[in-house]
Amino acid sequence: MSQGKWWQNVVMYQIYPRSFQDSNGDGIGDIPGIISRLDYLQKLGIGGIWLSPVYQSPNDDNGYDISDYEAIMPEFGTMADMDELIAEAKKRNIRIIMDLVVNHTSDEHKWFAAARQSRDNPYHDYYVWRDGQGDGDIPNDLQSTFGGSAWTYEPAVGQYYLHLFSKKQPDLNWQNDKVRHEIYDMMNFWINKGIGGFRMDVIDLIGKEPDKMITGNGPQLHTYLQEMNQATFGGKDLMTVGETWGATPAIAKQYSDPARHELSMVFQFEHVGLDQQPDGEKWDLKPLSVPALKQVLSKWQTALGDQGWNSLFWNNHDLPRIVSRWGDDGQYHDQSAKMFAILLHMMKGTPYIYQGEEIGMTNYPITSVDEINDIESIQMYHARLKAGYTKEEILRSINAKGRDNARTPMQWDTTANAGFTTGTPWLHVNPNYVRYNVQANLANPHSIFATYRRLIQLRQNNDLVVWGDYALVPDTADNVFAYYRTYQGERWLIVANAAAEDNVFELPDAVDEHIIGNYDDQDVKTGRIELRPFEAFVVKVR
Ligand code: TEU
Ligand code: CA
Repeated sequence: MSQGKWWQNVVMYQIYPRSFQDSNGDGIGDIPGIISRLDYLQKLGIGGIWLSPVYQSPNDDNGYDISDYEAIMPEFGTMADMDELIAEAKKRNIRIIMDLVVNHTSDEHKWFAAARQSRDNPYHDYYVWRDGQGDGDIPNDLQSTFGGSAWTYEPAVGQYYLHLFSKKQPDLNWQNDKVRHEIYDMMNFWINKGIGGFRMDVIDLIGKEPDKMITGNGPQLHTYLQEMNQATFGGKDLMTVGETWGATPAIAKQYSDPARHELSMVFQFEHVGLDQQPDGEKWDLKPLSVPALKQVLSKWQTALGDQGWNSLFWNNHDLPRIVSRWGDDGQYHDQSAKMFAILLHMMKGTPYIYQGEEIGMTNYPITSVDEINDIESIQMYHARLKAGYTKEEILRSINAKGRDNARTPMQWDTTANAGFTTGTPWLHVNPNYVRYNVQANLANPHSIFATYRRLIQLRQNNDLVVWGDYALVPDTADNVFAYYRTYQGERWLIVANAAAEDNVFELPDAVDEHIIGNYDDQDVKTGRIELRPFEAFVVKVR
């Protein structure tokens, strides 16, 4: 890497520890399992791991409900294992990015156990409490993301506490100085261990003003982040990425303009909402419009300028698999998986790969509510059943968008349970592991893995990929997404046919070099090109 920060030059990889690799046969992925797969990740070429939560937790929301920030969940291993992971990763030039979940804790955290005892307990004000309205009713109509009221009554104190997620995830009171400084101390505990930074869970909620019905982007949000930056990672060579569902480009600049000393970058989710009904929830399905995808991603590519940095992703542990969602997990499985990889990894920003994406893992359709693990899907299932939806309708939504789709165990090889565990896996393994697994990918020079690996190498070896200007090619066929990257007189053209149909693309420039593609027999020349289903390529042009 020649310029910029380390995190501008690398590709990140997200691990959902519960589903990555089990090392002791209890059916649950763990830290020693991750360590045993670091060589694989080094081969892929990544520069950092965003590790979903490994802290002590009763697992109401699979680790996003933390009961001790400075202890490791026993199922995942010990603090010694964690130290070893950080050290072994470092040896391979991989930094560990910890998931910072500080909008809320678990209700089993010692702070909340104390807080709920009495109004004069010193910890009471660590959380957000309100009296009910006169007639014993909830304080107001704030809703939990997982359904139902965001307020739960605590008889011992005669008040309601706020939980924007499940009732086992009480919201911390960020307006309390002591809370903020406890969090900063905890962050420094992890920084001193030599981690590479933090991914900040729903960080846009910490400035909430519940009495004014404000949850995201509250008035004090950026003041708190500037204070946090100064008290913890500011001035250190660490990366931070905020999860910000409500970010527009203007808001993203507030977080990531280097002059403001807040975060390195944020995850924006505008493209993620493109296949839901405008007035509905994510469960209210609508097909993707590729022109809308072009418009949204191009806006983000150009809008941040020097006052921010993009993060690039299709997948994470909350989202369905991209190949099933917007690609084709049947006939054009490999082509569509590679097409989405090329389309994203040639953009400007830091790309994130979610475990299994690099081998084209797919959604796993379920046929009954008993197969669901995820709290969000379970709560929605019962709420919609009550509201009059049919089981079939609800399962269709869950199969399209449910979070378990991303959480099925990593598919390593063709042995039992995909090589994930020798025991009984905590969540069903997708039976297509026999076909889609790491072992098969590594054996095939034309695999999806090989495409990801080559894309990472292209980023490492070409400043153009990291720093080049972005420009959408206008007036292409609706489903063709094409753009230029330009840097110091060099120009690359990226063309992706984002549909299971043929499309024509007129290539105006002289082609100098074919750089990467997803069909073996591509011979790209100037002029009229007949793109096959999901065909994509990158060429250097004049
Ligand atoms: O997600 C934030 C969040 O709002 C999600 O619940 C999201 O709305 C939903 O999954 C969309 O599909 C973060 C974590 O990524 C998620 O896993 C946690 O459940 C949540 O925060 C609470 O910590
Ligand atoms: Ca285990």
